[in-house]
Amino acid sequence: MAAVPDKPVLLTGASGGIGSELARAFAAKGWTIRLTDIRPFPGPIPEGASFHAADLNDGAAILRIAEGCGTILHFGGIPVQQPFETVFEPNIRGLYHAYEAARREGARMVYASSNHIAGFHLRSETLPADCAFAPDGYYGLSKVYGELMGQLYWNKHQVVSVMLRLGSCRDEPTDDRMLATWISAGDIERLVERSVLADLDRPAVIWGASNNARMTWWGEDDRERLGWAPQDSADLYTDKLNGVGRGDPIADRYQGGTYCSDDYSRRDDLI
Ligand code: 15L
Repeated sequence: MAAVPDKPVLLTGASGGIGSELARAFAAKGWTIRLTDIRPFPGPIPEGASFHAADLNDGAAILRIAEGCGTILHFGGIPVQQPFETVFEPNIRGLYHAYEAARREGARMVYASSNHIAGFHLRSETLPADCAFAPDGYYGLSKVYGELMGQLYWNKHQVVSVMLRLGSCRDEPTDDRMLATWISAGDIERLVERSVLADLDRPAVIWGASNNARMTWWGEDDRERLGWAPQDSADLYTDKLNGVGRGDPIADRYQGGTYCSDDYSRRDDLI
């Protein structure tokens, strides 16, 4: 029988696209999984799971829902580029509540970070896991904050985090950039499963892309320690998508794509 976590797992952002897929997949594997989101779960609650409606801004509710959990899968918050005021409460205050719950429970934190912590690196670079942060908007900046929060809670409270710097999670890639950044639903599910089950004595950082030939941007990370390797690939879509969506010089230059060109106002076009 497949391994099952010995304590309940809390999933925030359970009603989102990735969250709801993970909820169904892990419930089907027999995990005891608690789901939370401010929005209702899309469809029936999977058998073996429980749903607890809550706002990440409500710290007392998050602590209560997390009671007894051994892992927190933190997929809640704003998942795309948005103005500062939109991002701030869910992604900064809400993140703090999730980390406080992990600290209180002695739980592992599996954090849905993003490639946008490093979006302003050139596409010609290959980035190690300890590369300099280069966020490409307030969303990316909030994910940098999340990764630094993980460092604080490790150094001060021994909370082990797995930072998942996810690329483009779609049913299939839809443009030229995603020939590098795409990650399939299956690869994410296996990645999150290993993030929960792997024996880890310290934090880990993973670049989350499928096995794409064009993914030369992201280098070494902790995947071996986790026991994860991507199985799917965007390469099947190369002929169809080669060049699709290119033509914006800023987006084409940097890893973060249009997250970099959005609201861009430098006049020399160079950093
Ligand atoms: C992300 O972090 C977003 O959550 C996702 O919607 C995509 O925009 C992705 O990055 C990407 O870089 O394509």
